[in-house]
Amino acid sequence: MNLATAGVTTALVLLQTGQSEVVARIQNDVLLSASLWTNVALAGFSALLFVYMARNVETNRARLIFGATILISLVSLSSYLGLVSGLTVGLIEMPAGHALGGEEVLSQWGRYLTWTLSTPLILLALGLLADVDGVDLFAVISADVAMCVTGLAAALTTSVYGYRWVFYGISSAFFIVVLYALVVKWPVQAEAAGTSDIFATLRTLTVVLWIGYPVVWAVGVEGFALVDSTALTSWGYSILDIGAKYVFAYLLLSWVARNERTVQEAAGRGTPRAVSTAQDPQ
Ligand code: RET
Repeated sequence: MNLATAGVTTALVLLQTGQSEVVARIQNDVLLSASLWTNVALAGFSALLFVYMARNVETNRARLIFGATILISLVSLSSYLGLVSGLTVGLIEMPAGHALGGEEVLSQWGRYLTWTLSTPLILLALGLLADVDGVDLFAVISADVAMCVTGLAAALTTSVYGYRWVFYGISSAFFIVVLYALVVKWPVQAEAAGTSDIFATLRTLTVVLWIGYPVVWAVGVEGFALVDSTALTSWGYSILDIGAKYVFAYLLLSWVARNERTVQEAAGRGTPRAVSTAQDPQ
């Protein structure tokens, strides 16, 4: 057996052993399992509900928003199945300097990975609602993906404690770009698109809940471990997920289903070019 084959074999063995061990840990912790299974159930239920709500939706833009939003629930379902099955969970040894330094902590790294898919879908739905132009949407979604990937790096860094916070800082910088778009730029476009009321509601919900994620990270087992329970940290994310995904999606889709015409007519009205034309006195 050459060195490479030996390496791969070792990695696979570790992966397999790791999976059964973490699954046992999750199953033995009722509070932790409940934080995951609750979301499996809600993600599945919401996906079915949203498909049902989509039955009479006919216009293209409304259908696009429905499609993107239904995918949020489906991504969430896969994400939580990845966590309960142990596929995207692992034990990591915290570096010296961390409150739990030297201890093995259960990392739910799959969360960060699947946020790279779910959060762009949330932003896509909001961007379509506000009729944001493609370039802007691309820039904000790129910053959002970068936020999730560097968040994953923060969670998985075990070499030097300080590096975890370096990645946390970089991730937060990308997050500020997303917040800036949601709070400052997109509302103007939503106004022009005639969707400002629902946009304002969803934006407030999104901004408040999304800020909760870095707070949970900082306070929970991955950060300062002020709350040094994996189950409570997991509940923190799970509760935020319920609001940021299913409640958000329900509010958005019930509005879109009732206001298909406004959504369709909004197309092209929210872009800066169209705004300036609309303001042209001629
Ligand atoms: C991390 C830690 C590093 C700093 C920042 C974070 C922000 C995470 C956010 C996550 C939002 C997730 C959602 C998921 C829905 O499926 C990665 C926690 C800024 C904002 C809405």
